[in-house]
Amino acid sequence: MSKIQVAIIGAGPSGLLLSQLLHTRGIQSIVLERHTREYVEARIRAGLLEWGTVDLLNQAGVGARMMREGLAHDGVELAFDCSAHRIDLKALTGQRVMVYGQTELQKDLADARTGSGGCIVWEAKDVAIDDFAGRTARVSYTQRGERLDVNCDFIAGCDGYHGVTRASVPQHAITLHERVYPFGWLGILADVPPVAAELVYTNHARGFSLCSMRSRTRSRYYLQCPLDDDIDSWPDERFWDELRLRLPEKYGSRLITGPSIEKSIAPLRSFVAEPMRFGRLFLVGDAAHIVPPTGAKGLNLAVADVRVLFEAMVDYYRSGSDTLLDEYSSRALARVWNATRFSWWFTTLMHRFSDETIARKMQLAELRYIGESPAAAAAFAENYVGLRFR
Ligand code: RFL
Ligand code: PHB
Repeated sequence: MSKIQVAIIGAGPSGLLLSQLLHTRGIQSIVLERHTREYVEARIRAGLLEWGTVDLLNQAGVGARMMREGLAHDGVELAFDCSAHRIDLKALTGQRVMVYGQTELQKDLADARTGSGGCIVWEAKDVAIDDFAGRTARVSYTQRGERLDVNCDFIAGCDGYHGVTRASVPQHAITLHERVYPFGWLGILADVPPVAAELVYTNHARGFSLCSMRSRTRSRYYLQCPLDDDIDSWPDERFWDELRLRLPEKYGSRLITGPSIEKSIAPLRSFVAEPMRFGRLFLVGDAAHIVPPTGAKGLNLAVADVRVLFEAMVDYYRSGSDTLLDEYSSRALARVWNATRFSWWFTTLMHRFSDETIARKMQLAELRYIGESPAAAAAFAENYVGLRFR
């Protein structure tokens, strides 16, 4: 049986970032990941980082390539009624956002951990949380047919929505809040220049669309679609035709199309588990909460949890104090609920929910209000760039 300070379950962005930050303070961790490194790095997910996320990645020493290759944006566009309205994030909040793909971040984090001798067990099978209620904690896993145990001070559950850590908590100790949306996002990645310099979120009578990007030569586009649509019913041509229809004329007319590199349909969900701490087990990121991607909060929230837990663990190992560990759940959840509210609101504002004309008229009235009122635009902007840490 080996002994380590922190056992981290999951090598997604939250698990690897926590491990890297702890390493910078001499705190040892082991990361147990179910899949191979190649599999984890191939998942196409988030693309937009709040500046608070950028700062923490730099603090962890993994931000050099992001600062070189990422695209800092000062604004974002909301399109409706056939025209686009720019929200000047920088002018309204003093902050920018960074376009940098989660796939790249995954690589930077894994390179940093591997380069500094970090212990990541890829393909750790049947991870089990054996004890987290006592004076120490214990996890076990199977590697190449051998069952191994790890004793630790703390377990960080960074294993995403379908992970084992949240599922190991007794039902009576946890409250789950959930809303499932009646549509999905069909996403496409293509090596074509983005249609606009900044992101464009469009409310259209045919449904929502989003123009995002990964670089100046790689675009990421999304369309609202029925949840039960088969991906095979969306050949590239159909996707491009539909996207063109949903964009304001000035963008539709200059859309450059090309073969897709990746295409998938993702369901949309709001989900929060409370509390986020159970004895020596701390839930982090998607293991504890999911937001719909409108507003790009998922990865940023995961990183925000990591920040709070990292500070608490550093304080514990430096001073022996439990105070910040005790505050982890309430501090993290305060931010989680703000982002859950914003993501729900922005999703509700931008998507087609029904044929009800009154619903769409009210969406358009609110969008016009955001376009005309500096106060309304500022409320949107400060949530979009990420609320200040408290
Ligand atoms: P992850 O990334 O899901 O990583 C969890 C890791 O745990 C592993 N795992 C296990 N390992 C060992 N044993 C087990 N039993 C395990 N069970 C699971 C998994 O293999 C995985 O490697 O969670 P983490 O680290 O909390 O990070 C969260 C983010 O990945 C997530 O919030 C974002 O990707 C959400 N998200 C977006 N967020 C944004 O901020 N901006 C976006 O633009 C954005 N777009 C998206 C998204 C999520 C998407 N998904 C999940 C479908 C687009 C999509 C399509
Ligand atoms: C993305 O680039 O994948 C992306 C950007 C902004 C969002 C959602 C997804 O709100």
